[in-house]
Amino acid sequence: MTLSTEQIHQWETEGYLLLKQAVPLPIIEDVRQLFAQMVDRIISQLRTEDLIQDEGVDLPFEQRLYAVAGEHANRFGRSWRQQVLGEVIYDLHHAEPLASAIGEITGTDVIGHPVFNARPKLPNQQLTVVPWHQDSGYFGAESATALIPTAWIPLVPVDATNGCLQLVSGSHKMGLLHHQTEDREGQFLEVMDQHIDDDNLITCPMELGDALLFHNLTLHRSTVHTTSNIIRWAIDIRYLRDGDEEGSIYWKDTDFKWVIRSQTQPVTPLEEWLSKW
Ligand SMILES: O=C(O)CCC(=O)C(=O)O
Repeated sequence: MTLSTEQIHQWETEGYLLLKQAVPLPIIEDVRQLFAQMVDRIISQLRTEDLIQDEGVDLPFEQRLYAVAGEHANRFGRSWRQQVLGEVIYDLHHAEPLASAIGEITGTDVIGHPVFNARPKLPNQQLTVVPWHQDSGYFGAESATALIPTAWIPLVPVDATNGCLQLVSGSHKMGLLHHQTEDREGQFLEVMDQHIDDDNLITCPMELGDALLFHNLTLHRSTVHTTSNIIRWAIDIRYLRDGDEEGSIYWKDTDFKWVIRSQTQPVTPLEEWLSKW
């Protein structure tokens, strides 16, 4: 048993759970290195195009993309998936005690969901300000009765000033709300403010190794990063209650099930998982 009775109760009544030290720090470090390789590629590209001169090779991972690419970073996107796909991401989904906690929440074998995002949030960058939404707003109505827990994992310490997550406690009981495309730069889906109950608004500062779990119907957002020259790096990954609908974002092979932890089904090997993208 990884979770206490109180934690299970909180998940059920509030639709979120902050798990302290859910992902071992060596795995967090592997993810940081993986993203640093993507930053390397971006900076090489900008250098080749003569848009920058100094590649900032000695700068730490937390600062380099912002300090070197600056305004050019936007064209490389606000959430990366294919760019970082590989063994490190597979291993992160298997990390303990995170995976065990997911099994306790879903009450089934641990099954992976195809949607994950690597998210650099640069200081004062509008592109990465994510408005209020439920993840099922993206996955479609068929996912509204499914359980698709997200684990949001920061790669630097986060707080209210550098774009940590906020969520609305208990909002997973509101059903799927109407989402529309925002007209700000990020063009994210958003739920209008009238649905947000300020009395239940939770701001979630986190440390390295922590994971914030939330339900696919829990309203959440990330605000603008207003302090420091440290990039708010994070990754969000998802799981699925065995047998539930993934929603409208499927594997290429729609019959594929990504088994992460099971006593009765074969666990999907890395090579098979990679072949499904
Ligand atoms: O990382 C962020 O800024 C937003 C994350 C988010 O909205 C999500 O994981 O669904």
